[in-house]
Amino acid sequence: MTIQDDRQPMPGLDYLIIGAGVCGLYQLHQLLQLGVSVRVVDANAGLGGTWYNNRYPGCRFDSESYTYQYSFSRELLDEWDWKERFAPQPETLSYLEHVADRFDLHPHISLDTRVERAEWVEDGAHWLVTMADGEQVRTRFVLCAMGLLSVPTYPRFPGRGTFGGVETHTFDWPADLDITGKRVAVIGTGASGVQVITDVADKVEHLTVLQRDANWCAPLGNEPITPEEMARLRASYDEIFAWCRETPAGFVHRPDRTLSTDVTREERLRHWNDLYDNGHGAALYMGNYRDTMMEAGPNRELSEFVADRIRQRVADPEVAELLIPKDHGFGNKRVAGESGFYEVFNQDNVELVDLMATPVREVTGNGLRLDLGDGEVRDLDVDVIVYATGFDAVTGPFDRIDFRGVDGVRLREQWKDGPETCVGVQATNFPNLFMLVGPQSGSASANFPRGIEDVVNWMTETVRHIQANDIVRVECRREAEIAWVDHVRDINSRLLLAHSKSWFNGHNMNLDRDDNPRVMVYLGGAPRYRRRLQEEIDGGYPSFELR
Ligand code: N01
Repeated sequence: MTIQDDRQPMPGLDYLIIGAGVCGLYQLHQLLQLGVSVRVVDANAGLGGTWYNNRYPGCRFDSESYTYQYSFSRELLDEWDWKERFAPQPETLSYLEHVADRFDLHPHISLDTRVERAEWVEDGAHWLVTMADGEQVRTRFVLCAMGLLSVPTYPRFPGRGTFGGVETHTFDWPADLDITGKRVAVIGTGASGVQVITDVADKVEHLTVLQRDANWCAPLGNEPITPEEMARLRASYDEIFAWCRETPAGFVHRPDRTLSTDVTREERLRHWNDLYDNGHGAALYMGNYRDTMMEAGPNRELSEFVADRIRQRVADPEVAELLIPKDHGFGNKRVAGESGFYEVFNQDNVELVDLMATPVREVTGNGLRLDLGDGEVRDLDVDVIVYATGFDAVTGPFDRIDFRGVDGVRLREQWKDGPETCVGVQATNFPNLFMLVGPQSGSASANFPRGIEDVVNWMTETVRHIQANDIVRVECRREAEIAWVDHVRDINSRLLLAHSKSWFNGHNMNLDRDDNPRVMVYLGGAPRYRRRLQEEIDGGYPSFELR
C-alpha cells in the first residue's frame, strides 16, 4: 500500500501526546479544540510531570509565579490566585490539576502508561507505539512532551544499593520519607541540592553536604502575594505576558542594553548591591548589563562581587571559599535561586565536604566511605542519602524510548554523537514525530510555560494545516536540519553560558565528565525562535516535506 492510497482515517488515533506535564496538558487542550482524535499517555500515576515527581522538601520554581502559568484563558487567569511570588511544588501541582479539571482533560489522559517503543510504519504512514504493559496503539502522529529533566542520574559509586538506610534522588523523594532528627547526606549543590539543603538543615540531626564543583546562587526574594498585590498583578496580566514575549528567556527580566563599562564602578556596585539586597537575584544574570553574560572581563567583575557577598554570609572563610565557584563565572551555568542557603553552613549541625579533595570511594551499609588519600578513608554514617545529582537532560527522555524511524533507524543511535534537529521540532528519518520539548528548541531554555506556548501554538497551527490539507506524512529536510544545528551552535557560542559544563551542553550526564559538548538548547532567545517557527507557517513549511 502506498501512502497516497492510505488517506482514509486511521484505525487508531490521529495524535498521541507523550507526557502529561505543563506542555502535554496545554497541547491536549489545544488539539481538543480542533476536534481531532488525541490521547495523552504518562508513565506517572498522576499528571503534572516535573511537578508530580519533584516532591523533595523545599522544591519550588524560580520563575515568578504569575509568569509560570498558562496565558491562553482569561477565565483561568481570573480564577487562580498565586500565594507566593515563587510558588512551592504543591501549589504548582494543584494549579495543573485545576487546569485539567477546568478544561475536562482527564478523560483523554492515560496515567501509569509508559511508552517503551515506537516504530514508524512507512506502509500506512503511522507509528506503532508499544506501552510497558504490552498495549499497542497505532497513531498517525506522535507529539513528544516528556520534559527536559525527567530522567534522573545517579553517581556511579561502587556499593550503591547496599546502603541499609534510605537512598533517594531528589526527583524520586518517597512520599513517606521524614528526615526529622535523622543524619542526612546530600550529594550535589545544583538548584535541587540548594533547595533541599536549605529546607532540611534545621530539621535534621546532622546534615553533610557533599559538593564536587560549587555552583553560583542568587537571592530568590520569595514573599507572600497579598490579595491586593494579586489584584494588581491580575490587572496587569496583558502587560506582563506581552513583556515576557519580548524578553530572551520569557521572564520578566530583560538584559540591560547598557554596557557595564558605560557606568562607573561605583554605580555598578550600587546597582548590584541593590539587586542582591532586595531579592532580585534573577536580575543579576537575566537583567544585568548585557556584556556581563557575554564578555569574560565584565563577567569576572560581577562574579567577584557575588563571591564577596558569599564571603560576608559564611562565617568560616575556608567554607566560604569552597562555596564560591572557581571553574565558571556567575551566570555561566544556570544560577540557583536561594533563600538562606549560605547561612546553613554557619549551623553547628551542618558540614560541607569537598568531593574534589575527598571523593566518595563507595557506598557502604552505613553510609558513604570517603577517600582521604594515602590509603586513608573516612566513614560517614548516615540514615538517608539524597542524590541531588541532576538529570540525563533533554535527550535522556528520548533515549529511554526505543524510537525506530524510517528503515528501523534508532533515534538514540542517530543522536549518539549529539542531537540534530530541524528548528528543535523534528529529526530526519522520524516522520510525523514532533518534539514539543526537545533538543535545540527555544522551549528548552525559556521560562517553561512561556517557551512551550510558542511551540504548542506552532504545533496547533501545523495540525490545523495537516488536517485541512489531508496530509499524512511530514518529515523535515536534512539540509534544514543541518542549517538549524549550525545556527544554534553559532548563536549559542556568543554567550558565556554555552562554554561551561552543565546540562545545557550535555555535560551533566553520568559520563564522568564527558568532554564532548553537545548542542542541547537554543540560546538565541524566545522572540527569535518564535519568529523562526512562524516563518515555517508563513512560507508553507519550506523546511519540511509534506505529503
Ligand atoms: O541538577 P544539576 P539539579 N558526584 O545538574 C553534582 C532545574 N531546577 O537537579 O557541578 C558528585 O544542576 C553536580 O556537581 P558538578 C533547573 O533548570 C529548577 O540541581 O557537576 N556530585 C551538581 O552539583 C536546573 O538547572 C529549580 O560538579 C555530582 C549537582 O550534582 C536543573 O533542574 C529547582 C555527581 C547536579 O546539579 C537541574 O538542577 C531545581 C557525582 N557523580 C531544579 N554528578 C527551580 O526552578 C552530579 N553531581 C528553582
